[in-house]
Amino acid sequence: MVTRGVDAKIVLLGPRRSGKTSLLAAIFQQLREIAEEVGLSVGDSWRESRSPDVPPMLTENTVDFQISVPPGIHRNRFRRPLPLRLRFVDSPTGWIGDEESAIAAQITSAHVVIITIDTPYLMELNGIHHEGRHHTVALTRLIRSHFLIGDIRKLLLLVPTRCEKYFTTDREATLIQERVKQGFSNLIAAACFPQCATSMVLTPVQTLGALCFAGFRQTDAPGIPAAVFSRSSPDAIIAPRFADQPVRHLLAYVIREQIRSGVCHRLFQWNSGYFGVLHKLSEGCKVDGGFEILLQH
Ligand SMILES: Nc1nc2c(ncn2[C@@H]2O[C@H](COP(=O)(O)OP(=O)(O)OP(=O)(O)O)[C@@H](O)[C@H]2O)c(=O)[nH]1
Ligand SMILES: [Mg+2]
Repeated sequence: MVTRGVDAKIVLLGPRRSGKTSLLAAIFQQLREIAEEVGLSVGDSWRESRSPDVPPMLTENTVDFQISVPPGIHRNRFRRPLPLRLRFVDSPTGWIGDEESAIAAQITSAHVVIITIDTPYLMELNGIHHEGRHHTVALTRLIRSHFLIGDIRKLLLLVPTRCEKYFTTDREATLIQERVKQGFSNLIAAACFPQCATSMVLTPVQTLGALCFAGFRQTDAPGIPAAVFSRSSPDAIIAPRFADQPVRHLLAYVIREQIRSGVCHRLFQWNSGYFGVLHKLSEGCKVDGGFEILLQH
């Protein structure tokens, strides 16, 4: 549970060059916008930092929020801002191999894990490169042993990235849903374990929007080929899409936890303002056409 004065820690995990850092940048861009859209006012303390428990090969960005319910949402006598610190830990390398124990330590203390899925590897050539790229057996083991532990409410976001090509028709977007559920079935089954209180959401993001998958290129190194992208049209401009979606789920999770911990009740007398905010956040959440709430606690 995320309680007052305790950070909400968010760890990004995914294959090398699958779009983790780009996603993080897109999330930072959207955080303030979405918070303000749903009626939260946010203080401005954004900073790069490093906690003693984060090893040097991982990067940490901390966002300090001072969330206040604006006037008019509900009456409260104190109107004190709710301090909220979101700590984002980005893993710059793959999670398998050398860095696995460092990553394991990070996700053990995480409230939210975001897994980037390199969509072309799942969708193209009947997914023959999917396992080689995503290592779902090792990933499931890691998440099961270090994240899906205890009965603490957590959030797992599955984020297909670099997926522009598959949003040209509704049918293709829905196919992403099917393929993720097939390709990550072990992970999803692990989170469905009765004692596990982790919510799980599938939410694709296009952080560039204008670059479409063009094909695979064999590299000199043995192993799976590299994905090549090209502009969707010569005059296409960068147009990110759906980056608000992980932010909506993230904020909803944190606020729900604050309500459950009773912090909002004590600080604001009533939770009604926060329920209003939650309602607005969930109204903006996509639930079909590639998006799905797989598990809700
Ligand atoms: N087309 C497309 N390209 C993307 C998207 N997100 C990231 N990329 C590109 O994918 C490449 C890798 O992106 P990064 O954000 O550096 O990926 P990463 O997972 O942080 O990479 P490492 O830290 O090296 O493991 C870059 O060339 C990005 O421009 C996306 O949504 N669509
Ligand atoms: Mg990176």
